[in-house]
Amino acid sequence: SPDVVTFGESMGLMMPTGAKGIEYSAGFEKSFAGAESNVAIGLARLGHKVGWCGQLGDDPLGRYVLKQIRGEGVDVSRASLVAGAPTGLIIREVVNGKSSVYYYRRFSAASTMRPEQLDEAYIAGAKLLHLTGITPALSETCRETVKEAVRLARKNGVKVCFDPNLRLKLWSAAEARSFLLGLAEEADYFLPGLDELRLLYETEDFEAIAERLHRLKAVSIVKGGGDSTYVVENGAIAEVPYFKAERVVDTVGAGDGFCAGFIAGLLNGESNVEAVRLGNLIGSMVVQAEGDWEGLPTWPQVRAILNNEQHVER
Ligand code: KDG
Repeated sequence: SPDVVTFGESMGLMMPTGAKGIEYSAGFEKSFAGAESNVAIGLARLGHKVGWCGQLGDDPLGRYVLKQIRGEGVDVSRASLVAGAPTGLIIREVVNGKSSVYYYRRFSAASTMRPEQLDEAYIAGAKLLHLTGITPALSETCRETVKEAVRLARKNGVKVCFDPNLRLKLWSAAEARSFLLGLAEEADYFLPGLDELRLLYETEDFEAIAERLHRLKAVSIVKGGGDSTYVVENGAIAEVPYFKAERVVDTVGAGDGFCAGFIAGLLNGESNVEAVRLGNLIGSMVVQAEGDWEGLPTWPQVRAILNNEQHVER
């Protein structure tokens, strides 16, 4: 088994070319998206063994997405193309500087995922299971699958890492709250954004939020709180400063890059704070490139930054 196992929905991604948006653009650029496959790609590029077990439609888009993920060196031996339901699609546009996302994923192949499809031995052989709060928003059977994956991980001593990735286009805040807070109780690593915590705990008050986090058994890693990431563990809060991005091109995928860096740090035997530092670095690299996963660095690229190496071309 790989060291990290993850699953969720990956989709075809379409973006209108030019600045006219979906309604008036003459063409689209094709790519793919999916929070969990972004994390998997990030880990693979950093040299770790990682498996993504998603479900795609047995259609051209599904075959394309699967080949891309496989091509990044992610183990897709437990992923499948299923008949009877299409690959999900996401369309993203930026018009007058305002970006919007449109989902075409209801009844998608991923939404038909079921608990029986999980491979216990595959999960049991991993060190860490990474989940996001997007998967349980997809369908009732996806919610059951996520719960079962957590149960299998816990039963087999596999650590559970959980990024809530709240998507209010997929479910209501109330529904999300009840499921995601339950999952946070089960996790070993809880990686929310501060804005997500405000919605989940229904308070703007940082002290009240911290109080809730202190009660979890998980180490909580809180992103997006100004210019550092907070590490909440053993009743204390440490602040790990961000790396400064030279220019921010596209912030989508930064959270997934952060997760990949953090998990890579853990696998490398680093402390939580050191792992968060690596997460911060990868996040800052992702925002400097167009696309969700394109800017994820390889280990030599990371090392070059950490060692302040000059790039010489000859
Ligand atoms: O984190 C980036 C994701 O939002 C993107 O890849 C698409 O998985 C996605 C989603 O459901 O929004």
